[in-house]
Amino acid sequence: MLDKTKPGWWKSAVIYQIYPKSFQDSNGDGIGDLPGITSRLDYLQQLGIDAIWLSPIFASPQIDNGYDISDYQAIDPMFGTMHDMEVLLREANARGISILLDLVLNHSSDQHRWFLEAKKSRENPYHDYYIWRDGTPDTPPNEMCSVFGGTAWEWVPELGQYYFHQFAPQQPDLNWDNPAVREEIYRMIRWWMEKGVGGFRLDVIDQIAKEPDFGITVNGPHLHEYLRELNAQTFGGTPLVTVGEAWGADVEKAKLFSNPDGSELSMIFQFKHMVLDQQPGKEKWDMIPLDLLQLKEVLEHWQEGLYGCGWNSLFWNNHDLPRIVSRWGDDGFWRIRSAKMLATLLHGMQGTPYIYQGEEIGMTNIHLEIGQYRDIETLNMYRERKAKGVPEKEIMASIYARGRDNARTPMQWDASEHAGFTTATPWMPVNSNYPSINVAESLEDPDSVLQFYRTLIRLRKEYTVFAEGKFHLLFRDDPRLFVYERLSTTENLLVICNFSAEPAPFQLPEDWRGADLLISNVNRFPENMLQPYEAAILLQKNKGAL
Ligand code: TEU
Ligand code: CA
Repeated sequence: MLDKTKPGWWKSAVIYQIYPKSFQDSNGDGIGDLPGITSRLDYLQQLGIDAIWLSPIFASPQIDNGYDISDYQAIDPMFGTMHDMEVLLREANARGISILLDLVLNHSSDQHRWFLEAKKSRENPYHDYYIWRDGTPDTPPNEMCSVFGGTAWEWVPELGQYYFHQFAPQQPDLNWDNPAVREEIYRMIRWWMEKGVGGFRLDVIDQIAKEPDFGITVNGPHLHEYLRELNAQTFGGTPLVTVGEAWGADVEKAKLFSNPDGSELSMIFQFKHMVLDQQPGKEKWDMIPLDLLQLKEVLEHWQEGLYGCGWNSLFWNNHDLPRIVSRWGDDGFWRIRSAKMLATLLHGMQGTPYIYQGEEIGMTNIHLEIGQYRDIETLNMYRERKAKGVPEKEIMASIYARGRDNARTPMQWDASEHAGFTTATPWMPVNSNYPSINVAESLEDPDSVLQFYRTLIRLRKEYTVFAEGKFHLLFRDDPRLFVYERLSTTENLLVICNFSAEPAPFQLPEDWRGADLLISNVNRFPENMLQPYEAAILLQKNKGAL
């Protein structure tokens, strides 16, 4: 168990993300809930994780699955009660697992008390909690668009004003320039801290300091000022772990967000490695094949850029991304081996690894009928492209590849009906491959993806070089190999991956002869010709290269 009173403990931690709606139903209504999560804590403890990032469980009309919060200090009845939350906190903490709440501070729900008040009149004390502009019904203040499609301005006839929303109209943006808003937020965070949460994931945190009149949404001029204030007024100086989601961060900005002086957040969660297979400047639906050389370049850039001066999250998956084994691995013949290769590549790097529920058993994407999709982003895109005359087949292909619901199908626990997720009809269809891909089966099989993840997690705890080593890329121009060293003053790692379905010629570097084999997905010391998707990690003890 990690000593969580030690500053920086989260550098050796592994974090597991739970999407509550799809994790475990306990009361037979087809929707995952808090008691369901509590009932699976033993499983997570065996996996070896140190913290859970819990996607939003707060009161919400669920327009965007809880990322539209109507009361930050209440639990949505769908997920249970405040008592259920307290039980989860107590039981998780007892197992050495911290609970990180997912705070959506950029916007609230339009059903939040603040917004209901704000809409009443221009003079209402809450009016200035949101962002308003005068106008006429047919001319929005400017051309700004919502991430989920359409204009970012919603007309309120009673007030003769528009309000600003970067996401759905039911997700009005909060006005962080108003000190009263910031104070309310800090008070709420302190309240949760007293309840024993272990930290926070901060949704789209780089978008809080917007300047809509200048078209600025991310990295607004006051962003880091607000973050330092947030830190000082709440978790600053405590061992809590905080992770900021920031699509707009480059390495230089990431150094501010995750400044080792602790003035902002523990770490950054950025996506530069996850947008390489989309057409530059276009939407995620406009896909191109992944170029491995580019992936190496981007990951190296971040590994080197933050070394000693910032901290990154390591992830392939979350609730917004398709399943990695379907995306960059092979979810057919090589599913197990490629899932292990991707895990090796990620967990060998510097940063805090995140495992998204089901990733540890190699869960895959799903193909549904359009009527079975639930995600607001997917449904809006379908409608928009349909109206533009894009062929149905093309739209569906992009949903199969990129839709967020790929990640949101219920967790596959066992081979019983509905995969052990629920006894009722699940809110989202279970992937039909659950009889062969599930936790129960993975626990039995010593060669499962799950057992491999357990080993990777254990290794990170055992050898400090995983958290501390300096990254050094090898075989830069090889079109199939992704190989790198991690170098420290006491021990070194060599991480070897064949990122392809073909055998790949490989020459073990001279100085790595005779190293120890820590893990391999084909149970052998890698030499000469690597097998399809082969991956391994070698260790040199008492031979620090730094
Ligand atoms: O996501 C941030 C975000 O910008 C996403 O909408 C992203 O562009 C999209 O998912 C890519 O497909 C966060 C949450 O993770 C997401 O679930 C929420 O919908 C969003 O914020 C609004 O709160
Ligand atoms: Ca339920």
